[in-house]
Amino acid sequence: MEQSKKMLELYQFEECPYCKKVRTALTDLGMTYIIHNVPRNLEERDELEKVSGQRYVPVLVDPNTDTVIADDDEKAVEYLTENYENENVE
Ligand SMILES: N[C@@H](CCC(=O)N[C@@H](CS)C(=O)NCC(=O)O)C(=O)O
Repeated sequence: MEQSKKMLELYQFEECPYCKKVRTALTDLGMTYIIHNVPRNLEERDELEKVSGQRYVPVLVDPNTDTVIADDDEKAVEYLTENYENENVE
């Protein structure tokens, strides 16, 4: 199946273990995606607040379905598996 037109976006920082789980799922699914590295200081995460209504990461955004999954790695991985598992099989 053809991959969706718009890339998914992940708000994260590198050392965050919950973010790593979502990155791993995206990689395992062979997806190309956009990373937004959030500031390490919670008070500086204004863009994240605008996008998701809160300041914790990971936040996964799927512009194809207007989905925003905030601060829940398990839900994000589940969403990816359910919606993109067979998308990138050649
Ligand atoms: N329950 C969340 C936990 C997310 C979480 O605790 N994120 C941490 C980073 S690992 C965070 O954003 N903490 C605020 C901060 O950066 O100080 C999940 O399942 O993804």
